Amino acid sequence: MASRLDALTSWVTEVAALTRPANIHWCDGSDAEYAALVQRMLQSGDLIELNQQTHPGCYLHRSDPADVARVEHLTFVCHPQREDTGPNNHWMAPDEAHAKIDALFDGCMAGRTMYVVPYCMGPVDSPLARCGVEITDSPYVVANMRIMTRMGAAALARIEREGLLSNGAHSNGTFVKGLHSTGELDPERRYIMHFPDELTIKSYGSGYGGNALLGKKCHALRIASNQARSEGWLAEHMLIMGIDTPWGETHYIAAAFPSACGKTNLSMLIPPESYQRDGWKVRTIGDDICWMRPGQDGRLWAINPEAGFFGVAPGTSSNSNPNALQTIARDTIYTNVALTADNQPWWEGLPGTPVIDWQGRPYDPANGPAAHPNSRFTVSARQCPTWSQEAEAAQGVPISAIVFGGRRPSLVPLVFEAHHWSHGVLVGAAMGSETTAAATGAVGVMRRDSMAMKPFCGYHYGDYFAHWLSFDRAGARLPKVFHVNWFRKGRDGKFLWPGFGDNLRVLEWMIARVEGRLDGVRTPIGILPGPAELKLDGLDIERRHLDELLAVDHTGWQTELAAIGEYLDTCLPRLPERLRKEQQRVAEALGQPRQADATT
Ligand code: OXD
Ligand code: MN
Repeated sequence: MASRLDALTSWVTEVAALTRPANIHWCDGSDAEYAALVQRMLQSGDLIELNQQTHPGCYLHRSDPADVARVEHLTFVCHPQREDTGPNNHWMAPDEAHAKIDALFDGCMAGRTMYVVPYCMGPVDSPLARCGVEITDSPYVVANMRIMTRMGAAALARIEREGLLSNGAHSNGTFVKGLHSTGELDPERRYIMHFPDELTIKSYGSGYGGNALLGKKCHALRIASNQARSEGWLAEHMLIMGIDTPWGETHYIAAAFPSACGKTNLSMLIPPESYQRDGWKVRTIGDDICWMRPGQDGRLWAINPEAGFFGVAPGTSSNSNPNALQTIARDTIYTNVALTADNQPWWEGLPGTPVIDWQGRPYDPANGPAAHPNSRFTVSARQCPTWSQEAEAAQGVPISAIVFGGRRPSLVPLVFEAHHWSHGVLVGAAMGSETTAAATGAVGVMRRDSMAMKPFCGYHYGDYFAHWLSFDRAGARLPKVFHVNWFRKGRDGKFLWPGFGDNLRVLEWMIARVEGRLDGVRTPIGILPGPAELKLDGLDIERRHLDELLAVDHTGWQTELAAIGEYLDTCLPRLPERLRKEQQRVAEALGQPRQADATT
């Protein structure tokens, strides 16, 4: 241990003195280590073996019923200055936050093993990747981190390399320090604290993925968004997919949707049959997080910092996402799903019948859904049939289009393109969506969720919008920006658009716009597909539904723009003037008589 990076060993010693574990285990990320962890958890009851004939290498974990989602009200971003945290985060002064959470960590690992988990977010040889070390007392977290990140010896070697000064001495290191304990799983004694200036995360009292797998939301979004801002890149809540066209191009698309709005499904899309025949193909690079930076050629190049999927199980079916079903048929950790009579994992949307619910009780519909609505699977991305080797590319992939979207049952059309980059930033900033079960709190309530980063942007949204705007500079070859809404409903409450594989029809239109092959129709809110520009052959959709999906309701949008204006005011005084001007420009254009739209 003496040869290990000074900053790391001294921090581990410090944490051990505070938490007082019985043992310390440095994780190497090996298969043997994973197998031993699984055995240990099977013995302790932390894992339950699933049907090994149908689901080899698959296990079930049941959370404490009060610990099943992210807890935004207990998540703090502790910049020294409150204003830097912004209206989008909860703030606590760093000293106070450390004192509060360290008191909880005091002696919390007594009698337990403390795991030291070195990890790399992104391919280990990528200049865009960043390392961290999570210290945790949860073997479930270790097992999940091994699937979700490049965890173990290679990450530790990179940390060691990065900590070495050119004269051979050790620097303080640049890795992110994450300290986690499940504690008593008491919601009253639970905090997720971030200290961006110190590259430090402290999380106590929850074992849930988004709160406890610190490489994911805490590091790769909240801490990384701060690093990205100061270093000139973007850390975003986006899937990354590649689309191979029949004419031999591959376009990479990054798409931001709030939690549990279908990023995983879109990233693994299976083209409609006629598209498959024509040669369309989808490559999955990532389903949740995207780090991108301008390359020498002015384009944005992106990596997926993760190595696995922590996907929402309910709704995953042979209809919505056959690729995901295939991915999770083996070597998967399931959390809070239900069980069938023959011990297979089950959730709403799958065929078959549940007999045991997510809490381990005999299934009774009176108790609610059999699987928790935020039940999850954790699985290596490499198991996905559409996983692409490009996910390992050190320089990342060049992004042709950025897509924003949310659950908007009314008003927002199926697709529109922003007029230009700063309009695109407005479109992202104005994003709204109905809340889902991925966080505690009411479900189905419309809230603004700029760039789908409301729970994850680790600094003031006003500064964040300014950072986005700053990419529009000389030499930049920026992606086009689009907004989609797969969730539009008709008067009968039914979805108007079939979604899933048919979403490729919308992506095809975007690609045609990127390649300059279609004109679209210019409206005040953006550019929409012209009549006949969306390819609909083989699709059973009524003309009136399509008209509704592609209509711009001026009165409704005037109200929407006023609401967006009010929302932007919450970022004052840090709201960039350029964004305000964009909002006013669109509002004014909407105010003009319809006749004028064509020339807006
Ligand atoms: C997730 C989330 O788990 O966004 O990806 O909550
Ligand atoms: Mn997410």
